[in-house]
Amino acid sequence: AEAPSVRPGSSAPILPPCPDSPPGLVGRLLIEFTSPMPLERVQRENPGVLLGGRYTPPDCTPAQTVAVIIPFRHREHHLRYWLHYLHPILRRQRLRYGIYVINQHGEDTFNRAKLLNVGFLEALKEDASYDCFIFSDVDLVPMDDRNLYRCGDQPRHFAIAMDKFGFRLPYAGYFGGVSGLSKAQFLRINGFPNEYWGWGGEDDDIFNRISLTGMKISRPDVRIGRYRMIKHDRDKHNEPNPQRFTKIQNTKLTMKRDGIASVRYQVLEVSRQPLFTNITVDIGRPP
Ligand code: UD2
Ligand code: MN
Repeated sequence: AEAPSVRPGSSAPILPPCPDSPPGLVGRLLIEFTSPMPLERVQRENPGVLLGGRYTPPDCTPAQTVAVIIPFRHREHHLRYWLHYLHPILRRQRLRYGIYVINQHGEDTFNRAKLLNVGFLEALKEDASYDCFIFSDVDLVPMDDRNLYRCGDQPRHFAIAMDKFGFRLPYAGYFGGVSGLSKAQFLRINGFPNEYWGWGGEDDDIFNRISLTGMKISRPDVRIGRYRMIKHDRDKHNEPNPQRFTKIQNTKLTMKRDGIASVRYQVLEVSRQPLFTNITVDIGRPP
């Protein structure tokens, strides 16, 4: 056999581009949340994942670098299942990726969209080459690995057929659960709103931002975009936001002043764990 060609001045072999449809995907997956899932087991089963939850395919060069951003507080048991299922899927998809858990400090009202804005900025501080951002709830696991976690020429909605909604889109403008935007698409909508405290509405505001800037949402086939959500009660300090109905009427006015350009927060800790990077952040509280 021929020796692999080598870049001048480096010992790394030149790898071919990763194929558009990755070989070795398995399709429909069996997903269950009954057996306990110790982190040590997940770590043992994912030896190729580097500190901070970083991965690069050993056999090809991916077109994109993907940051997966997870809004988080007090859901450690969900995170263990998420890591258990997602690392092997993302690896089979031949992605270069990193996992960022954005952990809201304190017990004030939860703010999912603001945490996602923080994740965007902090991931880029870790690695300026991220050009695709996937925003995922911690409790959502895809049931099919053909649902590719990468960005395209329009914002992507991945979680279109969830068990809790009878495996169909609950309404045409639904953009919750798992979504993906390229860096340019994200900046074009001024990121996500920072002013949705508590449960609900922020995903509809994001949908509005995308429509108002003339972009269109892309979705996988309904047979492929299937998800299981780990059953849970509503968390403390994430009560439904009563302002959400009026707020989503005003996206056109608010998106210019409220977004990635105006987000204020304080990072308290960045810790590189074996399977993910944890960023604990003080995002303040509702006015
Ligand atoms: C729905 C949407 C979600 C979001 C939310 C409204 C689905 C599957 N998802 O989720 O994308 O639009 O409504 O805000 O329809 N979280 C924590 N700790 C908390 C509270 C929330 O980690 O104390 C995170 C976690 O990643 C969770 C996500 O925020 O998955 C969404 O919160 P949820 O799961 O309580 O809300 P849910 O299932 O109604
Ligand atoms: Mn949920």
